[in-house]
Amino acid sequence: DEGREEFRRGSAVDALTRAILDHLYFTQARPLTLATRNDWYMALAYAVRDRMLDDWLKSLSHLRNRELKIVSYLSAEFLMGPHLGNNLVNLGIMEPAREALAALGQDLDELLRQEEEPGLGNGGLGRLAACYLDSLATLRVPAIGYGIRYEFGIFDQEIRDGWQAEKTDKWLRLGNPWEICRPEITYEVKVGGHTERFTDEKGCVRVRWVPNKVVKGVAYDTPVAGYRSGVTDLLRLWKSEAVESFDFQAFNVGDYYRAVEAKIFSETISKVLYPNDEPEIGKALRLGQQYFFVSCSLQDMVRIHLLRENSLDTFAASFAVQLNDTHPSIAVAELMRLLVDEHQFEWDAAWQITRATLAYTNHTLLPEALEKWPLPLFASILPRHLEIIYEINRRFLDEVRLVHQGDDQLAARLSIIDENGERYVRMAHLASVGSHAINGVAALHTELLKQTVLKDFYEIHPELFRNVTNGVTPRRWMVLSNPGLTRLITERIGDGWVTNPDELRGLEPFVADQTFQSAWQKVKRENKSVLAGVIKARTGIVVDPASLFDVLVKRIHEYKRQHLKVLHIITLYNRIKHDPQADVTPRTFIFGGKAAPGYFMAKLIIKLVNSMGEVVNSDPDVADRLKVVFFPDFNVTNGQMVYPAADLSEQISTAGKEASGTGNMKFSLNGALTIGTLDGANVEIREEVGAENFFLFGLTAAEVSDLKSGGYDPRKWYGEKTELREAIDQIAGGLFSHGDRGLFQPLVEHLLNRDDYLLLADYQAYIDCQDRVSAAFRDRKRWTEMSILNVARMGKFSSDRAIREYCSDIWQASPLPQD
Ligand code: DL6
Repeated sequence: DEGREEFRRGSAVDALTRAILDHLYFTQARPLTLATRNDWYMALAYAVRDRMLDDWLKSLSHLRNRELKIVSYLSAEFLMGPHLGNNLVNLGIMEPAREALAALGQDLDELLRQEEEPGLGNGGLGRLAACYLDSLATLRVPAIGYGIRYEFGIFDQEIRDGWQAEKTDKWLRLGNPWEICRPEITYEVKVGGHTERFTDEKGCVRVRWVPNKVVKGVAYDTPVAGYRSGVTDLLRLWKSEAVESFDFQAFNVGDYYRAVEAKIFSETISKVLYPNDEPEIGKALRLGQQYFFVSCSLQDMVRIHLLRENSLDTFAASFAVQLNDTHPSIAVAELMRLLVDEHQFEWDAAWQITRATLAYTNHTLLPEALEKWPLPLFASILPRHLEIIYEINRRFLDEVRLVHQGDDQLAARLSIIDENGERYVRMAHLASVGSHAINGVAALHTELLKQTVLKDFYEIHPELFRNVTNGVTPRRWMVLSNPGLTRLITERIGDGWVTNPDELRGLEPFVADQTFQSAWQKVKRENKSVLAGVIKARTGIVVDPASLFDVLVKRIHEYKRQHLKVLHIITLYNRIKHDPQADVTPRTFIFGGKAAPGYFMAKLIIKLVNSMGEVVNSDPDVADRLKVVFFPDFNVTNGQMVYPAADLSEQISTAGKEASGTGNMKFSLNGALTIGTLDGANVEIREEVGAENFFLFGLTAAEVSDLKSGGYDPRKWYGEKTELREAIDQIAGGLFSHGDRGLFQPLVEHLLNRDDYLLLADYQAYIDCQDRVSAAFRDRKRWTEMSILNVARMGKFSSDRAIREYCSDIWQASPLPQD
């Protein structure tokens, strides 16, 4: 028996070897001779998952401990990235697993590549949620991440003839060894229909919601191991299914087609992740998704709470619920509904519990990204919630009017219902009214939130607002993705920095140490060679690892200004064309990122990058000094290769538009220097690493807003700047489109006539700053010192720091005591 225990749980090489073979045979049902790479991957994954179970089951049992507050992170997206590598790191069994596989004739790296990543998020917001789960488990805080188990995650991107083509992401095709389906944890969720009043047995008037559809949410659980912390938290994702009883009813009356339709509708809810940056208006299914996962999650929390206590009065002591942007903000009305309609609470008591439980994080100031639902659509899906929202709003606005008598405008601006023209439910207002804390995700962002989008809320309730600057986990974004640098750093300062990255400061004494510098350069060079190999394999483009790797990877959006980077490349190209001997620092420009399928301009920018790249890459005058690469399908897996190989991190959004950014942190942590505007967390990164180790350019957020209010005319800049004019004229004139003047016309027109994101105003400052970058890169010693200092000073941007702040300032949650 002991032997059996050991091979299920042990982390020695022979225990792992036996466990893998066992799963190959008994779980995968494969003899060695027929095992495919996927069989080996699955067998390894199950063996690793087994090693998470003791901690996981212990953590699940803590859910019943009424002394412990559980953090419940509600998010429509969790961009977890591949699990295998991360779990090997966090469990500390990477090397024994490698050896065990080698003994079996298998290569761990190949099996790591076999995992299809769960792309259940669009970008920053979903990836942040994943970093936060890693930190919660590492810090031993009991937590559940609640979301949706999309059957299709973010689409896979291919580049065809320079254009983005989308392919559905069938991530579950080969099975998912990390999740455990819990068919016994299911909840019913109502949709549509109408409400009725009735008098209960105590004589109170109550409301009954009579839906026209009911769907069922089934829990799928994934363990999230902390980094050697002994705690494994839970990611619980909901899959929608048909409710059997509903089918039966329809079948019984002989309405076969209605039954089938109901089934299809039910299963559609968790079918596909919506890409962001697309107008949401009219997307009823999206509202259905939000309500579906929020309702399942809150019902689950109620169930868990009632295992601890016999009354819901103390619900807020059991759960701190964080709303990751407005996507789950229907939680405000749903928790009220559960308390008032289902558990017979008085309104005031229910409201007190709701606000004490919920807190809201805002992740964007872009007006077009602020969620609002047309009233008729909202009423048709959530009739009872609309009534509850009206009541919340009525009481809230009465309070406002009492304190600010006579200011009707104020009440109209604060109202949860937008009454200017077509009527909408404003989800950011619902989240703000229903929460006890509201936070932005970087200092500048929080300030702008207070001055713009939530100005009126801030004025009436300043005490609700706080800032929690984002962070990223050093486990995935350094230990796993950059083993070379991890080893080098650990040799010098030990491995305490993995959980306490302020210890990276210990690298500062080695900044000028020549041996250390050479070793540092060697690691970067190796990472660049690896990426060069992948680039060659995926795009056919040969790049030189000795050149400056200048990287811009993130979602494609006009505010992120990938096309400003294009103008820079064309400018360098023209300098070479005008003088083939021009002294241009050799650079490899790497772009990556997905455009929302319905976002025409973003897709045109991808086409422009590729078309311009073709011309530059094949021009003999350039003689390989400039290379442009569009790295297809940028995702977590690819990010893990890209960040460690970058020399220069491009963070060039229009100031005031990027809420925080987290890619900026991953780059710096991996030793890239940043060229950036004073936007989002760039501001704080620069403060930490020192102004002399950061390439700053461009207008500030205040200057952007002044320039715009003074009547910005991009043609003035176009007229004055020769290099800029030449670049734009070339795009317009068809140099990059085989003479076709129409292809990029929409982009050019927008730049010359509107230029909402001020590319033209920032162009010269950007070019001048890039010239400074080129000069700096030639001084290898100085560049390396700056790179080391960037890493040494990145401690603040660990997601552990961010989670500690959430715990103390918002959640009042504490870690589990050590066993
Ligand atoms: O907070 C995470 C991340 C920020 O780092 C980015 O700056 C921000 O653009 C992103 N926001 C979204 C907006 N989605 N919505 N709503 O993804 O959040």
